[in-house]
Amino acid sequence: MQHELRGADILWEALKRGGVTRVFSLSGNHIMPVYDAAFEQGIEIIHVRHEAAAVHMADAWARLTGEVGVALVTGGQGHSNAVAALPTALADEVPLVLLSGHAPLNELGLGAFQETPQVDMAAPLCKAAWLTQSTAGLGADIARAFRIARSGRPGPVHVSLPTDVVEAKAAPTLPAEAAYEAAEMPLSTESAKAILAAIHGAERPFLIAGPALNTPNGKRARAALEAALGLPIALMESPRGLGDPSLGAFAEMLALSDCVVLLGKQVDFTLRFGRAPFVDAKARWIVIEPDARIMTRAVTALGARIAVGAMAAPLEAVATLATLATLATPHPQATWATAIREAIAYRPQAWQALAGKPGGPVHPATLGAALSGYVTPDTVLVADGGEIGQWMQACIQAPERVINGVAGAIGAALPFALAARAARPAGRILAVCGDGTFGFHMAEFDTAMRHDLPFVLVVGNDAKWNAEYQIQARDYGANRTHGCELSPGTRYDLVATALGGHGEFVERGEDLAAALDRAFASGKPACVNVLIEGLPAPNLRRT
Ligand SMILES: Cc1ncc(C[n+]2csc(CCOP(=O)(O)OP(=O)(O)O)c2C)c(N)n1
Repeated sequence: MQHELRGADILWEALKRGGVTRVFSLSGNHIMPVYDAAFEQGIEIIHVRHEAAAVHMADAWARLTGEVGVALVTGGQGHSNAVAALPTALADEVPLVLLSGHAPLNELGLGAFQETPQVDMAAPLCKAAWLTQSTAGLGADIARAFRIARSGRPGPVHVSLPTDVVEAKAAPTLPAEAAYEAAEMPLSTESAKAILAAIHGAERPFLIAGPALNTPNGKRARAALEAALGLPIALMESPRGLGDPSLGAFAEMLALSDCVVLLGKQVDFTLRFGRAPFVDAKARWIVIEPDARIMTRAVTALGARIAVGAMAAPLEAVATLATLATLATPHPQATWATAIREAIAYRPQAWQALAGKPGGPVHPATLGAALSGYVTPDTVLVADGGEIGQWMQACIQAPERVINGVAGAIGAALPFALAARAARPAGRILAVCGDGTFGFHMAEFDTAMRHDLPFVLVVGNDAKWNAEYQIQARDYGANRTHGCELSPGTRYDLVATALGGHGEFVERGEDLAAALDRAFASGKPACVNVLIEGLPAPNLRRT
């Protein structure tokens, strides 16, 4: 008879076979057998202070490593806390697997402890969600979850794990490593040739990539296609869409384009649904899209303006296009390519005068200029929050960047920073968020201490939920702003020191550099709390 294993052991074996080296987790009754089985496994459990933080960490880990991130939480409220972080991963097209403990199958319908419709809760925010049914099938479930998370447009997958399933024993049937891989979804040579012909035939082609291409492999593929075509690719991953200040004045060039090429970028609110005047009504569209439902949406929005529509996974499609494009000549419109690059790089001249400006409260551009001086070739920039997030994304160019993404949900900065450190042990982790955003997960400084995951988190402290304040002031008048005030001068830096980290409090521009030097030199999880001017996010239109 084949040797039997506890379900929890099968689960870990299956995760290891999928290449998992660490999971982000918060314990609870339903997953105690899984914790017990972890002893022998050599997989690190980074245990956190809120389940949403575990999912955000799995998210940032996946973005930076290109692997599937794994979060492990308990059932009931542990699960619903975790679910709150799924929209960010879904909208930013991040492959992760949320494993949640669950009431035992043999108690369902009887009022079991924390019996909750967990799958129903997660399903709308995931590519797939299910309740695992059999101990012997746990391995296949994990491989399937990885495969779905990675295939086509990547995204989160949820599997609920009933305690009786993980406690029971069964003969393990572990899937082959290939079962974890993404299902192939290549771009046909015929479609690739048609797309390249359309790009070459256009005078002003504009290429846009979606968030799925912001992984290490995605970056390499984009760079290869850019080089082969001689055209830049704009990566759109911000909820500000055409107003994303990290892309400078790119929207002005998009409006002039006669051929928009979507490399897995969804047609949605960020593109103003492709409507004029944001895109010329006569422009032709090339849509590369892995998801039939979203392709249908593109057809609804663009109709006959779609010149070529192709179902393919973005990464595979870009790789195929790059290979075939190297066989052709680069796009002849070099001046157009230069104009796009200049538009993306555009930042107002006035910002230069703000660099090094003394006094306080500190202007966001002064802060951005100071932080830019700390960007090294191995820096990961994490930017979150409302207006401050936009300012920092506009001011700071870093080799790698993790932002809160298209979902526009604030709060993930601290978990992102921790996971970025885990993913880049030798790199520099520079995170920035607003004072409002800091509050969501500030207890994660404790996690960072316990797991020795240092970073520098700069809080732009303007004593308000400024993004919402700006909307109220703009739409209803400066005398009708309320519910957006936060306590002035709050010492968020002392949260870091109270939990064992390093804290700095900065009130004047001239004190920034010394505070940042000390924060980086501390080697600890650090909070640099800077009193800033609460200004609206930059509007980078030149016209
Ligand atoms: C989870 C979530 N809750 C609320 C919002 C609405 N919201 C967007 S930006 C913002 C203000 C953020 O304040 P802060 O982090 O201090 O940055 P600031 O805008 O002040 O620069 C709020 C409340 C959101 N996007 N996501």
